[in-house]
Amino acid sequence: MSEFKLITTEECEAATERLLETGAKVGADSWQMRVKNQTPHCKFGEQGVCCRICSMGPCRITPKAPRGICGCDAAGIVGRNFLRFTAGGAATHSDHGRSIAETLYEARPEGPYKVNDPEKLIRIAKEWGVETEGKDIYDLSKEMGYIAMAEYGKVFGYQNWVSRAPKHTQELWEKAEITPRAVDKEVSYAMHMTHMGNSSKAEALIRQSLRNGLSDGWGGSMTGTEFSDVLFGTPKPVDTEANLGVMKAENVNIIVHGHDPSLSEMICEYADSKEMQDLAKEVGAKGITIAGVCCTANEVAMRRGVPMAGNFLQQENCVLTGACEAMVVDVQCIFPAMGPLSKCFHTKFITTDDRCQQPDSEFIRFSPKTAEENAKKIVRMAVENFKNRKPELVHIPELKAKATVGYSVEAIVKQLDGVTNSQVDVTGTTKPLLECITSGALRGAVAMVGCNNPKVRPDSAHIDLMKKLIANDIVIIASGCSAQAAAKAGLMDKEAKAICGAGLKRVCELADIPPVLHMGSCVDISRMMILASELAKDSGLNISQLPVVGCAPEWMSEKAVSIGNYVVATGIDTFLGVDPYVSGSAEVAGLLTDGIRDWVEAAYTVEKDIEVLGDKMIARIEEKRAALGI
Ligand code: MSK
Repeated sequence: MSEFKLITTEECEAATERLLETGAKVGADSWQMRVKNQTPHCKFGEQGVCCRICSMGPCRITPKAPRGICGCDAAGIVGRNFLRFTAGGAATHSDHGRSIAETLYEARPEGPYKVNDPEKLIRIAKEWGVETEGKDIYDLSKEMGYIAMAEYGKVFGYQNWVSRAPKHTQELWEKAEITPRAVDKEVSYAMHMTHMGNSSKAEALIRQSLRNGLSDGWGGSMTGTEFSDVLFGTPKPVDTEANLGVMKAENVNIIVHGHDPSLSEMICEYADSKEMQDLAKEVGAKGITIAGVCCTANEVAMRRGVPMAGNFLQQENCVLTGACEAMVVDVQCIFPAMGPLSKCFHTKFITTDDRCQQPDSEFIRFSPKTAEENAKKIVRMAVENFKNRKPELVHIPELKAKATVGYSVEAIVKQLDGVTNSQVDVTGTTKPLLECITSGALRGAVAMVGCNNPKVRPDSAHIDLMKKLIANDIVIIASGCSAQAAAKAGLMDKEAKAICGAGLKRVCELADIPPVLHMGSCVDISRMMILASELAKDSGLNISQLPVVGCAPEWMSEKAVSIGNYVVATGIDTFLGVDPYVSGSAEVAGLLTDGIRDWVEAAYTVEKDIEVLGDKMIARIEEKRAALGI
């Protein structure tokens, strides 16, 4: 009998309660308190029927006032809001990708940024029709960095990555007129369409929402993922730990938070240096612990095995331990609360990016050109801050779980090669995975993604759904804060096979994998699109026929809406546990949950009851299996 035991949501909540007691002693604010101040939420906003895109309003749609001052109806207002939500997310994700392309452009043999995966760079260059023969790898990285940046403003045609999609998917996009053009063009187009006096037809707005999402998933995000691999290495399985217990009371603790690995990689590099380790000892610490929060945690965990302190709603907890010398952030998902909260403790809150400037932070502008000196300055600042710690406030919850992370598509293909007894040489394809699915050992796969949201008991939807799915022989591929929820609970421990159905358990044993596979950060959902495409190509099926669905049960950000749109538009049914502010228009809601199926062979399901959401996903997977006769 296995002794494997998950860390429960109750244990995490008890740890949080204890940390909030420390917070209360020093007068700290918390998201838990702010939620109370902000609820109940505005009903007009929740339904998506509030319009403030011109100054004649704000207008709100009610049964008595069915049109805004300009005459726009609920469908137009809800559709425009949905498209603007998407554009915000696509712009944000894709701008992260642009930063990675800039870093690639700056890569040099002497560092600090180097090409770590030259084969991948050459492979992509060939894919993009760039001459590689006899070219120095750093000449090639400069050239590719430049081309990748130029893709964002490409004058004519579609994005380069589109050609990776299966032919059938590309044909669907063409027919639906949603093949993505340059990212910047699609974002501008969305903003233009939604300006006062432009589009108010729901169908047109949703079509552009899908195209804008695709410009992210098959554009900016894919650029972020692929060139991060080139620079920092394509992830392969590595052991790490997750949850707040990875912080160490005797060490200087530096939390890296945000998204762009260009910063966090350098921080890890210099924290490991003898100079900084010696300095840590000089100030009375035993060493330096780097731990991650949000997608930065995913980036450094899957390439370096750096432990993950927590996900989105756990960021304040890191400071509340009283043992955080520095919270170092780059972009996205950083609570503006971090500055005032840090002031209640000795923590240095260090912002580094012009696009994420926050009050009560120390701003150290970070750029690829000055990365070395910036990172050294930040690490030194953190180490020297150790002496300002107030020992009476230090409490680190003893919660941590083992996790094996880093399942890139390349790693999954390699790892599953040994599973089947197939006599066919399947090296380098997804055929072993397909064989597991057709044999019924695996019923299917779920891509679990997305954030935490106080509207859902933190992590509970991710974890409950994962437990239910793996018990039903459905393998999970997770990214973003969903991946960290799994890691924190112990679902990425290989021993978690103990709570799987017999088929998945057998696959985990044979392939030596955990049942929940860590695929990276939120830009890395583009990896899932590549995996789905490869599965379709190797099986001869369309993506929409595969027994695969997507799920974001606790999503909260604009980026998640952009992701949802590109996942659905790629042909994968997507299940949401939080409403995307469209309930105010039956026409828009109907398009998203049904109508778009005519264009892209997939649609959304929104279901707040998590148990029912899980049942619906399993039913959908079984429906797809039945349609295939497997
Ligand atoms: S960090 S977008 S809370 S997944 Fe990528 Fe997590 Fe969502 Fe931010």
